Parts: sequence; C-alpha cells; structure tokens
Amino acid sequence: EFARDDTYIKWQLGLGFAALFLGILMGLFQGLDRMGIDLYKYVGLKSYYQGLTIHGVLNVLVFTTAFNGAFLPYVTMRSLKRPMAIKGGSAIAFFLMLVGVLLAAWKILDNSSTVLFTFYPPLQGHPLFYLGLVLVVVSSWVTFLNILLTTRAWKQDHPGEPLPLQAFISLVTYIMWFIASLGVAIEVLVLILPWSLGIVEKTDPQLARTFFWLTGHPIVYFWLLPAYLSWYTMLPKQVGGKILSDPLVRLVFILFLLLSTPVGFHHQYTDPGVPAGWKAMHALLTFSVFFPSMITAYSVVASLEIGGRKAGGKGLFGWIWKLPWGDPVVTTQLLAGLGFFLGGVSGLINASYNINMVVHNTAFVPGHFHLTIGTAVTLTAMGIMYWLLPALTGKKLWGRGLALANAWLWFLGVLIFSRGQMAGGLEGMPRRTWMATATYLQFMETWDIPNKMTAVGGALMFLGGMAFFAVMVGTLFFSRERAKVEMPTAEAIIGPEKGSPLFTKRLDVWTVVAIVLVLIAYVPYLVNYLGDAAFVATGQRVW
Ligand code: HAS
Ligand code: HEM
Repeated sequence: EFARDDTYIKWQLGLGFAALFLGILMGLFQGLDRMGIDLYKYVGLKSYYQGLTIHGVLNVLVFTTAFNGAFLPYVTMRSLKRPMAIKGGSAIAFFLMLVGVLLAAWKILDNSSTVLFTFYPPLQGHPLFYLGLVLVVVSSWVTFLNILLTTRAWKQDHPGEPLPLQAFISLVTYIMWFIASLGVAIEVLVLILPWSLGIVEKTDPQLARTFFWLTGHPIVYFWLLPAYLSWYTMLPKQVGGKILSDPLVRLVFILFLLLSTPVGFHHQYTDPGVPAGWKAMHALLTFSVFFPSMITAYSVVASLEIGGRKAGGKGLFGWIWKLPWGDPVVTTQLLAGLGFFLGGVSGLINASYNINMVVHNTAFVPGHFHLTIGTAVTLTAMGIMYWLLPALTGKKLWGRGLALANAWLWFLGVLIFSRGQMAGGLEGMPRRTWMATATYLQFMETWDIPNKMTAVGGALMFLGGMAFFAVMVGTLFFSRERAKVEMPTAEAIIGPEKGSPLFTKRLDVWTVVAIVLVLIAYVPYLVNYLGDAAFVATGQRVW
C-alpha cells in the first residue's frame, strides 16, 4: 500500500545521508585545521571557506531537508494508515531535491559560490547555486502540500476525530516551516537572484539578513521537531514507557508553530539598522520559545522514568541504569537528549541580549549548535535509521556494537569539541576563520587548549559518524537475516479526548495566530526600514 511512496522515501534518505557523509568529512578537516593540519590541498579544495560552505550547506540545508522530507511522510502514512494523497508527490519532491542539490554542489565545487550556508550579501555566489537551493525549498513545499492533503483526506473519512498524534506533529512541523520559509524565498527571489544575475547592480545586505534570519531561526526547529517527534512518541515505546499526556504534546507543538518564527533578530543583536526595541522584543519571544523545550525535557524524561521503573529501577536515579542502553536506537537518542540539555543552556546564553555581545561571532556559537543540530538532531536521526532502515528493507540491523560505538564516540566527541569551542569563544576566538593560515591566531596562547579540544573532539565525532555509515552499508549489503520492523508508536496515559478541542483539533486557528505574530514582529520594522533606506550597498563578486 505504501510501496509507491516508500521507493522515493528511500532515495531521499540516501541523498540526505550521502550529504551528511561528505558534510562530516569536511567537519574533520575543520577540526584538524585547529592544529595547523591543512587537508584541503590534498582533495583539490581551494580554501577552508570552500570546505566550510560544503559542510554547512550539505549538513544543515540538504541532510536535514531530505531527512524530514522522507521521515515525516513515512510517519504520516503509517499514522493515518493511508498512502500519500498526491500520487507522484514523493517522486516530484525527490527529483526536485536531487536537481537542486546537484546544481548547488556543482557551483560550490567550482568555487564560484564559496558563500557559506548563510549565503547573504555582500558575498555573491553563482545564480545556479541559489537556484539549486530554491529547488530544495520547493521540494519541501511539495512535501508540505502532500502531508496537508493526506491529513485532509483522512479528516474527511473521520469527521470530528483529532488527527493521530504522529500525523498531527508532522503536519504542524511543515506548517511552521512553510510560513518560516517565505522569508528566505523573498530574500533569494527579490534581493539576491536579480543581483547575482546582474539584472540589478546593487542589493541591500541589511534587508537580506533580516529576511534570511526570518527563516534562519525557525529552520532550527524544522530540524529539531522530527527529533522531538521521535522522543515524544517513539522513544517511550522503545524503553517500555508511555507518553505522559497527548494534549500536552500537541500544546508544545502549537507553541513551536506560534513562537519559532518571530525571533530572527536574536541573530542580529549586533547589526546596525535594527532599533534596540525590536531586538528586545525578539529577545523576549526567544525566551518564550524556550518553554516548549522545557516542557519537553520534563515530559520526555518522565516517559523514560516510567519505562526505567517498570524495568525494576529504584530510587531517584536508579531507573536510568535500567533503560535499555544496549539498544542503539535508544542509546543514540538518550545521549542526543543529554547533549541537548547543554545545547539549550548555551542557547539561552546566546539569546541574552547583553551576553550575546560577548559570544557573537565567536567559536562559542558553533559550540552551541553542534550540541543542538550537530548532536540532538543528527544523533537522533542516526538512531531513527537503526529501526527505519530495517523497516524499509526488511533486513536485520547489522553491527550492533558499531552502532553503540557510534553513539558513544559522537557524544564523547561533541562534549570535548563543544567545550573547546566554547572555552575559546569566551576568550574571543572567532568562528569562520581559517586558523591554519592565520598564523598570528595560532599564537594566541589562551586558544591553544580550545583548539586542541576542537580537533580531538571533532575527530572522535568523525569516527562515530563513520561507525554509523559502516552500520548502514553493512545492513544494506551484508545483513543476511530478515526482520519485520514496524513504526514504534507509544500509548499516552492521558489521551487526546481529555484535551480541549481548541488544541487537539483547531490547527487552522493557530496557523492564523502564527501568521499574525510574524506580521507584528516584522512588518512595522520593515515599513520603517524601507521608508528610510536607499539600496546603497554594492556586492562583492566572488565569481
Ligand atoms: Fe540556537 C545560533 C538561541 C536552539 C541551532 N543556533 C544558532 C546557530 C545554529 C543554531 C545553527 O539567541 C548558528 C547560526 C549561525 O550560523 O549564525 N538556540 C537558541 C535558543 C534555543 C536554541 C534560545 N539552536 C537551537 C536548536 C538548534 C539551534 C534546537 C538546531 C537544531 N541560537 C540561539 C541564538 C543564536 C543561536 C541567540 C545566535 C547566536 C549569535 O550571536 O550568532 C532554544 O530553543 C533551546 C531550548 C532547549 C532546551 C533544552 C531542553 C532539553 C531537552 C532534553 C531532554 C532529555 C532527554 C534525555 C530526552 C530548553 C528537551 C534524557 C536522558 C537521560 C539518560 C535521563
Ligand atoms: C561549523 C566541525 C558535524 C553543522 C563547524 C566548525 C567546526 C565543525 C570546527 C566551525 C567552523 C568555523 O567556525 O570556522 C565539525 C565536526 C563534525 C561536525 C568535526 C563531526 C564530525 C556537524 C554536523 C552538523 C554541523 C553533523 C549538522 C548537521 C555545522 C554548521 C556550521 C559548522 C551549520 C557553521 C558553518 C558556517 O559557519 O558557515 N563544524 N562539525 N556540523 N558545523 Fe560542524
């Protein structure tokens, strides 16, 4: 019944993880650069920055979008027990993404678009690079439309019933992403492409940054929410626990829908041209979007505790040791969650308007996000693959020991790596800097240990990543045993019928509120800015 869509889901996962493979290879190069080791020249890359563009684009633009575009349709179909509504939808989404990735990769590899994953002016890339990224986003919109129509068709057959939780989460994630992605769509189509094509001579970097970050913060929740889907609705089943409360989970995702987007200025605290009042408002909203994650920490840990106690765990912490640590599906996610605690704490430091002045543009920030996207999300995606690949191929997971090594090496590695980056950052060590060539930087004594920690921690993460790919290849080609694996779906102690219908059924209302909040958070600022600003800046052509 699902075979038609599953074929392209598999291809999209393949594309996403191939991107991650190359992405983390560049990560290793960046880490080793901190010890003065320059590997770029051996693989024909022109500079550290070309590698960093590959790292950022492949890891956080391609891997994440491809993984979500495969995983969430997979979940939606199983949750609703029906195939996707648009017949060729999964195929269209895959091919759009494939062409987009090939175009962007071509233009990065010929060094015409070494503009980093944030690609805002005045750095200018080749038009085909931007076009490639546009296609990746359009692919995600096709997936959104497909999920929307599939849930709609289900509702017509089940009038008055709330959507099953996993389909509800998939849908909210994509509604949030669709609203958020309009910022970068405007940036690329209106401000960047005409300028990169030479149709207009100048563009406005400040305005472009604002549109970029309108998308650039909520995109991190687009990356995170599928991991939350797994932590909330699958992990409890995998450890023998239960979801605490179905309506509470829905509330959390509705809060993300509302609060993810109107916070972009927390990436622009140091930008001139944004009045302090607007920055303060976005700071306040950033603290608000912290709450749904706090609720998550509480409820997911409670679900784990139920499982651990059922398995005989006693005392305040005794249940933790009783969790199935021998199962890589579980261990990856537990360690991803533990890493995320630290990612969350450092996020709060970034978000504090005044303290941001200390950490902005320093290595502290990569320290933060390798714990969030780099670990909470990536390690969870790896853990998901440990059941999803057997489910999709019917082959038993190969190399359980390697899979456990993946989890522990990555976790240990990121603790060392991020501590190094953060310690250096607090001593003013810059991010996005080719250390091996900036000889004066190497002689900063206080950065010596942070640099070494970055290199060693990064190398451990890399080894962990290779263990993951070995398990994937092993399962695909060497696994001889068959396995019948189903999507895990945990039961909830408090079911959806106990929640207010406003939260369990009325996503339309919340979508409207979310749009209004975005308009309030940006439109008065934009009207004011456009009234004042002349499009003054000139772009720096790099091709
Ligand atoms: Fe961030 C910069 C603030 C979350 C990613 N962030 C970045 C950048 C990236 C990124 C990529 O306000 C850099 C962009 C660039 O290149 O310039 N971030 C926050 C805040 C949060 C946050 C307040 N970030 C994320 C997530 C990301 C991500 C999630 C990716 C997925 N971030 C910022 C700010 C900046 C920033 C500023 C700009 C800095 C600058 O100056 O440039 C919050 O959403 C975090 C909330 C998290 C928590 C933790 C809850 C803990 C849980 C764990 C449960 C435990 C379990 C395991 C399940 C409150 C849920 C238990 C296990 C047992 C064994 C018991
Ligand atoms: C940046 C290493 C995995 C996303 C960096 C930087 C280093 C690094 C050292 C800082 C570069 C600089 O500021 O100059 C590593 C290593 C990894 C790894 C050793 C694992 C082996 C990942 C993963 C993701 C990720 C899995 C996301 C899925 C990013 C992003 C940047 C970055 C978005 C910022 C790029 C930019 O500033 O343009 N990485 N990384 N990394 N990393 Fe990673």
